[in-house]
Amino acid sequence: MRILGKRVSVLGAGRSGLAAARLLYRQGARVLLSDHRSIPPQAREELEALGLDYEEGGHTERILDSELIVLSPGVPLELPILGEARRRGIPIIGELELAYRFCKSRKIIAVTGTKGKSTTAKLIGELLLAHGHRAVVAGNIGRPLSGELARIDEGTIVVLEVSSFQLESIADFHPWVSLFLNFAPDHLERHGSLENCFRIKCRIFENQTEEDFAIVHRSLLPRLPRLKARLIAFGPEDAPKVNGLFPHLREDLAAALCAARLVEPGLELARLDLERALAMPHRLEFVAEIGGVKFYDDSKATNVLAALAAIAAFPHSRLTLILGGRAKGESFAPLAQAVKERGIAALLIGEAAIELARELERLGHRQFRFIRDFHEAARLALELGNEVCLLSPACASFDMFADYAARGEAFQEAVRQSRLVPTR
Ligand code: UMA
Repeated sequence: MRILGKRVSVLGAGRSGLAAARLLYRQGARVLLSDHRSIPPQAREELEALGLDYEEGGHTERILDSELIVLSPGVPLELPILGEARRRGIPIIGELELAYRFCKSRKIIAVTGTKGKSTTAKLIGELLLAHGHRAVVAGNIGRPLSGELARIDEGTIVVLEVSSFQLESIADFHPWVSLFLNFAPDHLERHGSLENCFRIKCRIFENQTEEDFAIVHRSLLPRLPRLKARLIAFGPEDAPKVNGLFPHLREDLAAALCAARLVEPGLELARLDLERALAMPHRLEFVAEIGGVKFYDDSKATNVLAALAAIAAFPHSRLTLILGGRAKGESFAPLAQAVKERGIAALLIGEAAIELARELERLGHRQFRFIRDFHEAARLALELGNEVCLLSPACASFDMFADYAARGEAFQEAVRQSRLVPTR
């Protein structure tokens, strides 16, 4: 891609936008970074030091004075100013597409789905590293590809976690191996309908050819469009027997092995320190045991499917479950059903608390309380005395926190502080 001297507007000054701006700067583009909120002082200082132009507090007409617009994943494609850009014929791509165009390796393994994307991408990366391959894991996992390009050469295997937000704005993005792990309602606030969400996720296959591979969960096969790539179906029955593995991780492991064995057919799971490879911050992360209650932080569970998997991970324990945050348009009915069936004490927080309470009441389940913050949650969990207290909120965090990681940190801190408060 020739970008030298071109005017490029980047929308969103979060991790993706900043990484894209740095990449464009290195390639000699004239960058305008635009954010609809204020840009954090540290980022502003960096932009000023690099001599990059920026605007904050809104996307103005200035972004139209460009030959390319690059979007952060969180920026919706329907913004009116982007409509005007399209009318003027300015190409619009996402940060992933931009990074792809500058990526030296075409050995790309891309993972999408509703749940387990990060775990599976990390597992693939760890499996490859354990067998002596050069691998870089990036994408929605928290490291934009634009920021990792310096670590990637022709021989590097690039493992990407790819979200529907990112797939929405691809053009040429072409993985050698695509994985579609599972599908359930999520991000309907952005994608409108389930059908649209599924269609966007299927864009992961869009540019694949007969030379490529598509690894797809068996349950999704009937809905899949015609693929050019060679299809490999997987399911829980393909998972190797591993003692003590949470049930929802079996499928992730099956998919990861499938992908890694396309790189090296004989590759063995035994080489991997599985516990370490599966450990992810804010993903069923053990926080502490206090007064006989084990606290787990699963803040990354931002949809119903993920929260259901977390509940299923503790089949024999009495549970206190913290739910709520910003709803994403999906029905809470299956979650309420599981909460009722398991007799779970629910602590409800954030914007979605009322909606969750209504679902529970509809089923006649009255074991729920509204909470204001995680300090109250920890205190109540200790009072209730159930063996496990799980934050697996089934909602986005943006009503109260910057992101799921900040929510998880706040929870962990509240749990640690509750140690200091004498329990009744
Ligand atoms: N912004 C605008 N205009 C808008 C909307 C947002 O200027 O119309 C600005 C915000 O003010 C903010 C910035 O854009 O300053 C944030 O951009 P972003 O939301 O794209 O966030 P990033 O920090 O770039 O993080 C993104 C992903 N976030 C989203 O998709 C919402 C991160 O995934 C990802 O880890 C990161 O890129 C690196 O690739 C998070 C996520 O929640 C974890 N992903 C969703 C999910 O997993 O379900 C898709």
